[in-house]
Amino acid sequence: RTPVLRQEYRPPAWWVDHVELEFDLDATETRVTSRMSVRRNPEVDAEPLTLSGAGLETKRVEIDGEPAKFDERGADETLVVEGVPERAEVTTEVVVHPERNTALEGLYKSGAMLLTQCEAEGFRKITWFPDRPDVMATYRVRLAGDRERFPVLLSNGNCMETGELDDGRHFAVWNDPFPKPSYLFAIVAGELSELADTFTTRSGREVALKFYSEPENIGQLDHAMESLKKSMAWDEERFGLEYDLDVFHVVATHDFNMGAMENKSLNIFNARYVLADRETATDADYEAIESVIAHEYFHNWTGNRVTCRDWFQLTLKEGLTVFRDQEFTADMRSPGVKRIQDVSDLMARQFPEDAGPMAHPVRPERYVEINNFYTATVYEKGAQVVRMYETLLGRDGFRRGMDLYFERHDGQAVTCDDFRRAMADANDADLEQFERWYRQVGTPTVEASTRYDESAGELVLELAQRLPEHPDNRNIGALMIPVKVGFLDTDNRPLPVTLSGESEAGPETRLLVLTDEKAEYRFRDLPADALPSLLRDYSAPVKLDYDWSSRDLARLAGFDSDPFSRWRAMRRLSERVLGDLIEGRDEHDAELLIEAWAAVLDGSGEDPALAAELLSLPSVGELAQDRDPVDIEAIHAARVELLGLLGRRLENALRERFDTLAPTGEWSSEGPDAARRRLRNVALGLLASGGCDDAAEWASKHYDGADNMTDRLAAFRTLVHHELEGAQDALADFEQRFADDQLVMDKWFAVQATRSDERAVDDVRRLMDHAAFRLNNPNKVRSLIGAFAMMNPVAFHRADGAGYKLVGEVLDKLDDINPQVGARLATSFNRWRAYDDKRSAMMKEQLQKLAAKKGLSPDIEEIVTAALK
Ligand code: B3K
Ligand code: ZN
Repeated sequence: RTPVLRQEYRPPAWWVDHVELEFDLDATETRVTSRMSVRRNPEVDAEPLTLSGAGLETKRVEIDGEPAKFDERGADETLVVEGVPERAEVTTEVVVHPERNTALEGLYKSGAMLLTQCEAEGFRKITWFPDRPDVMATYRVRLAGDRERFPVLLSNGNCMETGELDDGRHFAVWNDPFPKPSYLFAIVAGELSELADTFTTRSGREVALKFYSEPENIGQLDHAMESLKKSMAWDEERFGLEYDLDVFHVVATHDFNMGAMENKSLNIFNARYVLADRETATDADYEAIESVIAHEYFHNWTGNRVTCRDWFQLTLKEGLTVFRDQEFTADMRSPGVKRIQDVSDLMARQFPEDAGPMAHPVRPERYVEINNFYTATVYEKGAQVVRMYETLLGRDGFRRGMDLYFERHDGQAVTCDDFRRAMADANDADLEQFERWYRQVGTPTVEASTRYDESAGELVLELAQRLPEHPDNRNIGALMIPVKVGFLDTDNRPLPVTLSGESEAGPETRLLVLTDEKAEYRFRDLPADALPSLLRDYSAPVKLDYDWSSRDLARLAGFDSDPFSRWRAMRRLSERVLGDLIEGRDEHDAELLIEAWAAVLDGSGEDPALAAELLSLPSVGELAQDRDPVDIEAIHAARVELLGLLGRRLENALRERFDTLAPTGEWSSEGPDAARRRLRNVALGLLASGGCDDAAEWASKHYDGADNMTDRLAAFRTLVHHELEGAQDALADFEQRFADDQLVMDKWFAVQATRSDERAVDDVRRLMDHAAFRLNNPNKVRSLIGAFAMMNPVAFHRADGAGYKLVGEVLDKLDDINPQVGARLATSFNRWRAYDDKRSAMMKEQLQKLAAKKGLSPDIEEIVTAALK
């Protein structure tokens, strides 16, 4: 298949100013009539009106009310309408089949409700349209359907009219005054319950907030509602951005390909990012809901009011909106812990992408299936790129850039370059070089070294940058890399960082901006043995190479003022110990690590959430990342050994923590309370790892006595993953207790799918036949198969290939059901070359089988082809 290229962008030959849509709703057959006011774009060469459509049954095409001559080209999914005058009304009528739509893109059925998902190119599965984000139109939508089946009828914008029709049918008319690209269009029809509230914007507009779910979940919407109100207030406060319509809707569905969708004023959410109560949602779920609600809400300005010119610019809205939601969560909760979580997530999910066959810049250069580019690179690395503007320009400078961006581009479809220019112009800054961040592929490395220049009495820091080998990196040159540095004295106190030649003492954290391949920085008034703390706050998305001693890492982990830097030092220390254990070396620094952990536990009263972050080891998957060949068994064994050692050696302290952290007052999903639960559950896990005698008893008691899902799930996981006595009872109890709750059953599946034991393959196979499992439900696929393939390397890479076979079989079926979800799963074979010959051959075989499949979806084909190349 020929890819679409960024460089080949052409403006559209036709604009659509306004569209009137009519839906005659029915689950088996929905009729869609569209009346588009089209206008020739005088700025490009004339060409006939060409519309996109996929899987549509075309009933009629008219120009200004007269039958039109048209040519439907099935192969390239286009409809060419001949003889359209400069301005015209073009009408089409089509029939679509929601019930048959298992790909969950376009108009589909979930439970009893009908709903849409259009981003990126789903609108063409609903009607003929120039389905590209730079064509922005106002929409007026009339929905008609059976009143009993579809009592609630929603679309974007304001409700203008409702009324009764014959035969028990009714209708509603919605009008969205803001021109929008087709990907932000949405409708929802079904029997839904509503939770209503209001928010008054700071200029005094009262906004009706309405959340919808299936009637049985109506009691689980409160947290999401609170989160929305916090988000609305925060965006006013931090960015001066107010909501712009009188109504904002959120609908929860159990059948959704991703987390949520920011359709204008009608956000549609995967139920897992909306529904919560104490018994069914963990603290992590509460936090995730708060952040996804915020993310989608923030899109109203960064994505909807200012949208993307083309899909290569996806990070313009996604990187920026992720950055915004990260800042929001940092403000609502703990900034240090949030930063650690975001960077650790980047390292776990985006680094492998950057090093894999699908590696792409945050602004990709080409794609076959755009849905394959909703990646950790575009989202998370994209957010780091946005964060660098803020690091370079300061918070106020960043805000000035944002203000100018909206002033210039409100109502437009623009590019990453437009954003960068707004940042530069608002600050009189030169950000030409910064553009390279949008073109480079893979994770750059910054090499650092220090020495002491006796004669000058200066400490010298050398930085050098390097891009990974990749054909697309050949003409990039040096990046602009902000590097925050600090130094500690021998008592681990921060030192002022003063450049040579400066008269006044500098700050404790200093921002250096590396713009050349190499640079040297000289600092005065630093002792020769000052301990460098580099890349504080993870000021750039790079790998840092610096040769700290294990002892110095332990010092940084214990005492650096920057929480992220403490976490990364602890990570490095544990990676070093694990590396030695994996290679079977007898000499290692486990003692230092134990001491460092003991110190953290000891001081953990102050910030239990930070302590919980510090007391964690890299996963088997992360440890596998930089190894070639990968020896999964050795990595797993080393990890088990070290966890066992830590658990045993810290047993007393862990027991004590478990006791002292027991709940005191009222349960709350927030801050201090959640942090205590978190550390307490880490302690429980470590006690089980240490094989401590009464771990089983403690875990069972914790399970039975739990009055919230965080504790219950942690205890459950500990019992099952360590195969403690009581695990079988807990499995049965959990299943029976939550049989009616789809989202909780996802957790039940995931815990079993991620048990680091090769027998997990057989469990997964058996669980696929469980009554609660459905291959056509993305949440189920992700919690059982996805969790297994991505988060259980020990079982997935079972020596006999049973794990590969299972995933291969699932992929073969998913390809017919839901290619988008299948393509994600297919990336689990990406690193097939890094394993021993036998495994490597077996993984390759699965990829080849898929590649040879007749009618393979472009989604999976793109992934598989890249992997085999
Ligand atoms: N913009 C959507 C993602 C759409 C994914 C399409 N495959 C959700 C979000 O990023 O907020
Ligand atoms: Zn988004």
